[in-house]
Amino acid sequence: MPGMLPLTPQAGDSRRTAFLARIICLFVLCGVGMACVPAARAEDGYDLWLRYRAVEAERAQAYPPYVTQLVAGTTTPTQAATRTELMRGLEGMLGAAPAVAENVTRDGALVVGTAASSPLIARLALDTRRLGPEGYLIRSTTVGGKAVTVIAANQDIGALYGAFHFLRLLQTGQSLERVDIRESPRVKLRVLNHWDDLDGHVERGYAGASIWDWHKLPDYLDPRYTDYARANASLGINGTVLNNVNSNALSLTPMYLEKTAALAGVLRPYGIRVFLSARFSAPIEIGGLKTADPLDPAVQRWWREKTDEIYKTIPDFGGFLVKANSEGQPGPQDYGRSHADGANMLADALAPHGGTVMWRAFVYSHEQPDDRAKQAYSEFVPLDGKFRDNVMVQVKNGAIDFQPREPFHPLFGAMPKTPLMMEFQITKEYLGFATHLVYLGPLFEETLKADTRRRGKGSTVAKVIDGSLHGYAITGMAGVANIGADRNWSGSQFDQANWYVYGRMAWNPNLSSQAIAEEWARMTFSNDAKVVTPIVEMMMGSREAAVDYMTPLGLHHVMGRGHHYGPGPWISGGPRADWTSVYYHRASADGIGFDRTASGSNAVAQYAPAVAREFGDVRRVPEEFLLWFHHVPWDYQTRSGRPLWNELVHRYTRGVDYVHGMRKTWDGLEGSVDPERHAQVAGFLAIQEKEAQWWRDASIAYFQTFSKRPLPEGYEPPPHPLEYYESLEFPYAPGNG
Ligand code: GCW
Repeated sequence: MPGMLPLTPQAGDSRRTAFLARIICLFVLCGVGMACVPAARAEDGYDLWLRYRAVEAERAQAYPPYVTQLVAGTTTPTQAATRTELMRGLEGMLGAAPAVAENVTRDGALVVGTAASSPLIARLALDTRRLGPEGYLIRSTTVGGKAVTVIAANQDIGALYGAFHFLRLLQTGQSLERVDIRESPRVKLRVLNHWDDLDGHVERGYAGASIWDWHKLPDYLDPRYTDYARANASLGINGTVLNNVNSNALSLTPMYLEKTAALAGVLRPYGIRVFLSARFSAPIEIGGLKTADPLDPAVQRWWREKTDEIYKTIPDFGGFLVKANSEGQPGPQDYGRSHADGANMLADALAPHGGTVMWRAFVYSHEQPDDRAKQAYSEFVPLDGKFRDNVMVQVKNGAIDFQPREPFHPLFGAMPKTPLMMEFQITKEYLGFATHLVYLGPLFEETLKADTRRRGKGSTVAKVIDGSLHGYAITGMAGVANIGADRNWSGSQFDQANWYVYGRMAWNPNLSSQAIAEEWARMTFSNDAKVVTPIVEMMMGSREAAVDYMTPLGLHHVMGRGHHYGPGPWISGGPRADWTSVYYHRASADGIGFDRTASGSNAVAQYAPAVAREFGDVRRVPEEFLLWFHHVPWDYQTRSGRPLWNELVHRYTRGVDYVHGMRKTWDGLEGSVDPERHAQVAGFLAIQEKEAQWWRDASIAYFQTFSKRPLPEGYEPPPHPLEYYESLEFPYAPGNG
């Protein structure tokens, strides 16, 4: 009742009190130089790297002179999002949001916008010409004699990206004095691929159900969609394919397009365009046609009309992603047409609207394969130059399938007239699902730095992807998302780093995975070197450790059948040879490995001559690819001096040891990381340790039946006979199907 004192505290009151307490804490305690430690908050990982927790006392004192006022527009939704993010971040980190002002009236103002949105920025006449539509600059300067920091861009989205960068400076403990940063993305299309089905299942998803609640869309817009957009925009991701490449034609029906349009509305202010995976046979399934032949005029008309309809609902729709004639998906080859015929038909429908086709090169024939690793190259290279300008061919990093380690895909560098985009897998289908701590930065970096030698030395995959090697007009990178409805988004705390590093490398494929790991660790856990250093160290060796305990020396595709969970080197039989493990490792009494040299499948010949010579020569091939390209005897002498069998055992064991080490390191961080996240990581590391051991033991038990050699001295034999490992079954392993 009005006028009466409430008997119990009201929610608003406690928020106000907490806020006041923080302000008092900051200005009183920190003002007299005392430590200001805000009460520890339980954390479940939902905030990702955008936690904006209070910075330590000394830094909190150093920052306010640079962020006393905020001069930023709110006319457009993107401007509003920019301002809200800055207020939220600065308030979180410094205890109080800056004063919002129309003009600079004191030292320390932060001025944000474009020449069009801010007369002040227009007057500063900054040179933004080479920044492009998404770039930005952040610079310390003066306005009317007052010291200010300016975040300027050509378009609103650039200013939003700049704001996230500015916040990152504070989050990672950097100085705001004399800042001079210019950034623009090296790759135009930076997209996530969700393998999410309309029923909420996520193919190869280990983070719960799909975040897209199709049933409640378009009416209910989960606030989580906005947080998804913020997280992606903070990395510069500017597109998202909402549905699985194993697609359902219903996604293209009016009912689902309305739902997609609602999502597009949430993502738009954050610079994210939506794309859809298009099912090639949709004209038959939802269009009532008898064929999906891309050269049939009725089919072409159907796609044109469907595309026009999409653009009526979603004017900035990005385009289609297509998996065709691969693993049972329909495609142009069903009608004797080529991938180019199929892609061009869709490209023609999208072109008037500015849309793009991303046509996947992950294909392999329905017949018994020659060598699966060769098929994409054989099918696509003859089509170079035959695709429309708005088609990109999307190529997985390696020729088989997202293995813990693969040599770079031979298509990179081999299609100079066709923009090739990279497809990385962020979700860890072959790398221990969500429970193994495996930081993928080194995998991405290794691929991007690989030298195709197509135009002499230094023709790196990164230069193919950023377009500089062949002068591609459009460029792109896709990451198969690891995002789901779990509170921590990615299924584990450390898998957030894989989303993060993907986004950062899509923006700039030349960044170092170590620098990104450090940035992420600081934002996600703490700026304290005692926390950052061990975490980065754990992360940086974690991928090599997974290679060691799963697929050392170039072994590949030896996981459990179908679900890919755990070891399955014994897998044989079934519908296709190239869905078995024995096809890939070829272990026998005389040795192990897939001969891909001239005496075998000759897949090496698909690389540039300089690379083919290196990979094809057993003495020169990098040892990590030894068994990928060569079949060698069990007593083959490896570079360590150990015979191959001993080297294999050594590497399997080394991988397990690394995981022991990670557990110890993490235990040492108890008390330095909030208890909830610490406990979850500790629990998952225990699972990883058990499973790494299982991988090692099962693999050794199996390969020993061929090598017929004892374990080298000092190495423990597997505790169970091979039959035990072979008998394990996991019918409900997640992500399958
Ligand atoms: O890695 C394999 C997966 C399939 C996936 C396919 C692809 C979407 O096992 O689940 O299907 O690749 O990339 O198309």
